[in-house]
Amino acid sequence: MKRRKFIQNASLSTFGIAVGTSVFASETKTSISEVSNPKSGTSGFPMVIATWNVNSSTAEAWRVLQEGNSALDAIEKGCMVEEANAEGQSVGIGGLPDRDGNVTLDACIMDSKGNYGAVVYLQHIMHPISVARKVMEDTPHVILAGKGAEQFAISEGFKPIDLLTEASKKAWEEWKKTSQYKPIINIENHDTIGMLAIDKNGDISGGCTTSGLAYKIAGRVGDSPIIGSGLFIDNEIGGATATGLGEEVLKTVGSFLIVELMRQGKTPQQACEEAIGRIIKKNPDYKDFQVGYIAVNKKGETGWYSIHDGFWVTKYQNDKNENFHSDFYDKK
Ligand code: SD4
Repeated sequence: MKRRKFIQNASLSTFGIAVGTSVFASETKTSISEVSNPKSGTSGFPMVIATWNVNSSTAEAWRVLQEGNSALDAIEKGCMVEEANAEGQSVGIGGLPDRDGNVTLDACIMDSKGNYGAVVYLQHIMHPISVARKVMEDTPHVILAGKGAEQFAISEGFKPIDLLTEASKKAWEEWKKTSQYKPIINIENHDTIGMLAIDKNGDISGGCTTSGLAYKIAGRVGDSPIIGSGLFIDNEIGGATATGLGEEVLKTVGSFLIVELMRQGKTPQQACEEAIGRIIKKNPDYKDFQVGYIAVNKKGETGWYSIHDGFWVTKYQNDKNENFHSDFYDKK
């Protein structure tokens, strides 16, 4: 199979096969008029925003913020909730494996001082977001990969476990029967968690954690752990994070682009829309894959946008933990 074809198919599989549990995107078919495009939006902090319907994660991050802790602590604790959720098939334990049946995780974290840490292709460890934080805080490096990342995690006291749940193993075995993808778009599980938070001091941090594309080629790394692509924070300006087909986010350095657009005076919403526009412009075949962005600026104003219908966002701000159905480019 040619690379391009594989990527298209794999992208669809993420959104097609990893269907199931929590997201009401497919069930609650919301009409376009109900879709949210936060042009002016609310503002203020502390606050936390995340990709997909992850109310338990944002609630935990909010709790941490309410206790007066840093945005960095909120991000780590909030992401850990989804990583420990065995039902979620795109993050942490229970993540769908690669083609060989191995669950491999990518994650990164970035703080308000511009520090960054990441793990890529990490196996057997439930909380890659915490390992990423350790890489950031306890090593002179910013990215650890594969076996080395796992050894580092174990040396830091993380317990190795089997991340492949019965449900994900069954899904993989089912997939292996044909090794083909059914191109269904917009039936999406909650997917990669990208999270941005501002603490009571107005300092911004972010994190991103994922098992990546389902049934990917062994060794594949997506955008999620890569600074500037899956996540970027500049405490003077704001932050952005991504979900969707990582290859396209990587090629446009999406999260860095959004922060730089906000630096030039765009609102978070305008910046997310322009970053999606860059992907559309370069991809006549954008109908085959999904990308979604969220962003926040220094005032706590937020924005979100995706290529296709079906992207959701969770925001905890002004004492409300709310889900928003994102506006999108492809209105057909
Ligand atoms: C990746 N961006 O590995 C991740 C996958 C994802 O929603 O976000 N899915 O490409």
